[in-house]
Amino acid sequence: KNISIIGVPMHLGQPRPGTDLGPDAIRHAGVVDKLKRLQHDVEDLGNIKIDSVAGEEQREDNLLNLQSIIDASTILAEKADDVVAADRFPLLFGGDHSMAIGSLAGISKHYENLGVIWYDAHGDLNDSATSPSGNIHGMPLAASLGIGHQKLTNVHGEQPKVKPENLVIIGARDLDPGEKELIKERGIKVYSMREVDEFGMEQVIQETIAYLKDRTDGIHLSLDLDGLDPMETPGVGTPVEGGPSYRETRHALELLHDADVLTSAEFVEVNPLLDDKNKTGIVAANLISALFGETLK
Ligand code: DIR
Ligand code: MN
Ligand code: MN
Ligand code: MN
Repeated sequence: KNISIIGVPMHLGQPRPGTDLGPDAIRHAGVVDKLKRLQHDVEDLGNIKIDSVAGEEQREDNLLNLQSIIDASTILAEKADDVVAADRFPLLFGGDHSMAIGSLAGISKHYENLGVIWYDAHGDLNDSATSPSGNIHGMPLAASLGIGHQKLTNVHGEQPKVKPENLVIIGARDLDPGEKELIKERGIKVYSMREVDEFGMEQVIQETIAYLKDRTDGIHLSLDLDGLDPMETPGVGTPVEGGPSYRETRHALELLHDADVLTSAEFVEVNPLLDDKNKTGIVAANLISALFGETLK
C-alpha cells in the first residue's frame, strides 16, 4: 500500500497533558521501519501544528477549547482530504480523539457511504448537553453524525460525515446515559464487551466486515488505545477496566488485514506521560504492523 502518515499532537479535547506526545511515542516504537519492511511505500508527513490561544483554557457552551479545536480540525481535514485525493492511505497517529472530527471530515469527502469501525471503551457520542465533562474527545462521533455544536459538525463542509447505519462500535464499556439513548434512537450497531465476551472477537470482526462491506464504499478504523484493557495500554487518559487484550485486538486487526477492506485508519489517545516505558506506543506500533500484514511465522 501507499501509506501517508499524519501525526496529530492533539491535546485540547481533554485536560491531561501528554497526548501531544502520542504521535512521536508511536514513531519511537519503530513503526515506519516496520511498515517499510512489509514492502509498503511509506511517507511520513510529520506532525500538524496544533495552536491553542496562548495556552489559555477557553470554554464555550460547556465545550473545552472549542475554537482551537475547530482551527486544528480544519487544518487536519484538508491534509487528510489531500492524502485521499492523492490515492494514498491516510494513517493518523494521535493525539486525543477529538482529532477524529477533522480526520473524518477530510476523508469522508471522498465517499458516498464511508463506513467507520470505532474501537473504543467509550462511544464518543456526546454533545454539549449530554457530556459529563465538556471534553470534546468524548464527542467526535456525534459531531461526525451531524449532532452537536454547529462549529463541530460543520468542519470541512456542512453535511453529516458518517451515517449512523454505516457505523460499528466495538469494545464499549463506559457509555453515558445520553449516548445510550442516541444509540437506541439511531439504531447504531454496538458490540459492547458483553458481546465480545459472548461471541468472541473473531465473530465480532467477521460480522462487522459482513455488515459494512455491502453498504459502504470505504471503511475507516478509529482505534482508541483505551479500547484495550489498561493493563496492556496504561498510557491513556481515561482507562476503563475490562477491555480486550492485546492478543484479541491484534487478531482483530489481522482479520481486517486479510479482508483488505480498510481505506484509512487512526490510532489515538496515546499519552506517554501516563505510560510505563512507552508500553502503549509500542502496542500501537505492533497493532499497526498487524493491520498492514505482519505475520508471526
Ligand atoms: C466521557 C469520557 N464519556 C466523556 N469519554 C472519553 O467525557 O464524554 N472518550 N474518554 O474517549
Ligand atoms: Mn475515544
Ligand atoms: Mn475512549
Ligand atoms: Mn477517551
